[in-house]
Amino acid sequence: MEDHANLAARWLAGAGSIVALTGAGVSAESGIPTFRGEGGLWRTYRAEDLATPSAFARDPILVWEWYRYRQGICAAAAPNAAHAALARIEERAPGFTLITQNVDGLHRRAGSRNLVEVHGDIFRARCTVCGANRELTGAEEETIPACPGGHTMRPDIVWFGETLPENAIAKAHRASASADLFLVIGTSAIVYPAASFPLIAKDRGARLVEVNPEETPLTPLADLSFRGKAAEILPLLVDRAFSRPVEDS
Ligand code: BV8
Repeated sequence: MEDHANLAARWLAGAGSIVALTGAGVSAESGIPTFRGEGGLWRTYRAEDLATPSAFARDPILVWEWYRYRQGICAAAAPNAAHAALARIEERAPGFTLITQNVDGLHRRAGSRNLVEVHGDIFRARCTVCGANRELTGAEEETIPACPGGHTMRPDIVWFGETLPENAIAKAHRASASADLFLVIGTSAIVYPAASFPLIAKDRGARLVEVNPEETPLTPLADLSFRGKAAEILPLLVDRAFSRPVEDS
């Protein structure tokens, strides 16, 4: 572990182009339940049951109640040391791109700016009639937000069976294809096309470093895979990488 941490820190300090892909695990230590771990259930529903266009068409109130419940958890949560470590990489490594599957807004609150939110933002609603967007706090009176034209709005979230925003895919693909170092943090790596970005990087010769308490389908492909929590491992690697004198890297 000691050698691996030093090696990963050296790669971090010396990489020309770094990309990270995060999943729900990076927000676990902020108290936000992961999708597929325990706590991922709401009432008797699984995320996959509700995060679909058909669930929304069938019962928009139920789906909005689920998002309102999650908005409350996300609003009450604070970014943790893993979010802060990723924001620090952006400060120290120009051109760093952070691709996140998370919709909780914690990376932005931690200071990350070169951020690609491939699955949307839980605090934004979108009107399917007029296309209006609306920023939500989660404290609105109404469960289902309406656009200025009075139409029912939907969460601005990418549901299963829906394509990701074109610009998000293009930016994530471009960054992944030119990465020297690709970090995969806190994701089960089973949702596509997000899980394809580390594969694109690896195919182009990037080093792959994974941080996850459990093994994932990416583990066999990783050059280094740390079995641990993001809020413990990431700060350790970033401290070693960016507090060392440059000539050491
Ligand atoms: C699409 C928004 C075109 C909702 C989400 C091949 C190609 C293309 C599509 C597919 C394909 N195969 C299958 C598909 C369909 C589907 C898919 O991938 N299904 C999976 C389940 C097999 N993909 C789609 O539908 C995508 N659309 O491609 O359109 C198309 C359409 C139909 C058919 C073909 C093509 C859209 C996918 C987006 C869905 N929306 N989120 C919302 O949030 O409400 S995805 C959802 O899963 C979340 O965004 C989440 O982020 C994401 C991935 O989950 P994880 O983040 O990894 O979370 P999970 O709980 O699974 O894992 C947490 C991990 O953290 C674990 O590994 C755990 O060990 C670890 N962990 C825990 N604690 C910690 C930790 N790690 C570090 N530190 C800790 N402390």
